[in-house]
Amino acid sequence: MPDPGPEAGVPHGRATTVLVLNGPNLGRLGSREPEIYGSATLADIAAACAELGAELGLKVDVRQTDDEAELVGWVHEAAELRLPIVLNPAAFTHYSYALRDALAMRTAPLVEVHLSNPAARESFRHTSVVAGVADGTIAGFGQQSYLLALRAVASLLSGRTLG
Ligand code: DHK
Repeated sequence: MPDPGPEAGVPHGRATTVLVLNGPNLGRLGSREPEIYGSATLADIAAACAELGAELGLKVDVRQTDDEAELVGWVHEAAELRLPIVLNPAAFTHYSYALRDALAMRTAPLVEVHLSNPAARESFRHTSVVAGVADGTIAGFGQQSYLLALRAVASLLSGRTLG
């Protein structure tokens, strides 16, 4: 793959692409334990992300997979192209060192999101192996978690987050 150059992923004059990546079982949102994950489908979340992305000047590319290797491949793509990531790793959050190591290679912003608040659930959900390589984590706000994460990415890209 050719060198994407220092401005890759953050071009001038056109929208930056943000990958919104979703791990296992999130394709079942809407019917999956709605009392925990809400009634919005992943398509609903994708539409809301696209709408907010347009406001923020971000092009949003929403993907979901149940396959760890595919998710790791998408993170490699983001690392190569220096694309920011909003990531709901789902159950991979709690044990995928392969995903964490892939994420550690990237340089553009990374915001971890969860629909539910894992800290308030079963103890196996209290550990995130991803959190330590993310810029930050947003959890517990249903589909709003994704929208808050997009705002965080926009803020990180503009260099205003810690102001
Ligand atoms: C989604 C999952 O699938 C769980 O495995 C995580 C996360 C929590 C969420 O709240 O979005 O533990």
